[in-house]
Amino acid sequence: MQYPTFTKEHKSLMSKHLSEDIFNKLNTLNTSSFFTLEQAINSGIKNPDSGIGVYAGDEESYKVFEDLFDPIIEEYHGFAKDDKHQSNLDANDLIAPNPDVKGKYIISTRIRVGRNLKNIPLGPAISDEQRLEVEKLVSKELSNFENDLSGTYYPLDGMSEKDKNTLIEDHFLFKTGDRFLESAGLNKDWPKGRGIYHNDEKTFLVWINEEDQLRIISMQNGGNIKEVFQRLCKAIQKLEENMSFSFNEHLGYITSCPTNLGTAMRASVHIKLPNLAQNMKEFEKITNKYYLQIRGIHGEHSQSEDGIFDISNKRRLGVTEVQCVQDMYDGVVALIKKEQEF
Ligand code: ADP
Ligand code: DAR
Repeated sequence: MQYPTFTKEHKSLMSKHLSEDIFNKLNTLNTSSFFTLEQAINSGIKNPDSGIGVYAGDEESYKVFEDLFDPIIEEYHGFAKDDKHQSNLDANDLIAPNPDVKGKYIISTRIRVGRNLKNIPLGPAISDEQRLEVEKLVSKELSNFENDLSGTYYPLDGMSEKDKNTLIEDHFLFKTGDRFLESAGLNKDWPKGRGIYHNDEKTFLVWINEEDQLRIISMQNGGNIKEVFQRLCKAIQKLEENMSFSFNEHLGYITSCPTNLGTAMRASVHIKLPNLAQNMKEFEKITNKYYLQIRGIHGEHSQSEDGIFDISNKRRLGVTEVQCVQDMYDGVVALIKKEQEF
């Protein structure tokens, strides 16, 4: 591969930090999963509008290609190469009484983490056989879940379009991989090995082999953020009884996209803020202060509609899971207070 030609359209941190010297140093290397620099940066080259533009194929990628990953992680997360990540999944440490008991603002709450099994390559480098093995192992573990976490696994392979669209409309299922995931190699052999588990109440879900091998999700209508977090912590603890996730003391939980490293947690509410929607300057003053991200309600890259927004924590690495949810909670309290002042 030749040094890529970056145009002024290329905005990603990868295009910013991949100097020709670093390219020449890394271009001849590969990890023990035979993952190469070319595979890692393909998404950012093919999609100039990428924000990050690089994916890891395994935990080792973060070491082998550290000359590229480290400056990206430092700039995106404000996290230096010698910093240590700490985890805290004790929901008792979260201070979060329901901020919207009357249900005037918060439509629903969702908290998710990404996880990948130790010693198995991440999505961009996993083989078709390994992906099927992950599906078999995780869905079998989930079949043993009981009581409020008991439910059913639905493989995507063979699922009717009608069922798939219903699950997507209910915000329960991931969409077929977008162009970023496609060029990162995350859609290989789609839809084999992919699927969704959800409990009977549809408040606990696990996506298998989407962007990460597991997306463990707790969600429900309303603003009882603490109850959503408690259910997620309980489910993660149960899964960890019989499986080990890829984790190290520097980067925390290992994920295919560097943006999700650390806690791999996104805690979000879908919330009605029609007044703030007309005052984005005020809106963004608050989201900046509380390290929040604004998305549309139909997934990443979607636009907000009718004054309804997806508001979530922006920080993932160098903060604990409790802090991620506290960031979101404290920001939502401030947003509701400001919304009421108009
Ligand atoms: P991620 O899976 O990384 O959290 P997305 O923004 O793509 O990011 O969300 C995935 C799906 O979850 C989408 O269908 C989205 O509508 C849904 N979702 C996210 N947050 C909430 C929420 N608070 N309530 C209901 N659905 C949500
Ligand atoms: N589109 C890629 C990924 C950014 C973060 N979102 C994830 N991981 N789903 C980019 O580089 O912009």
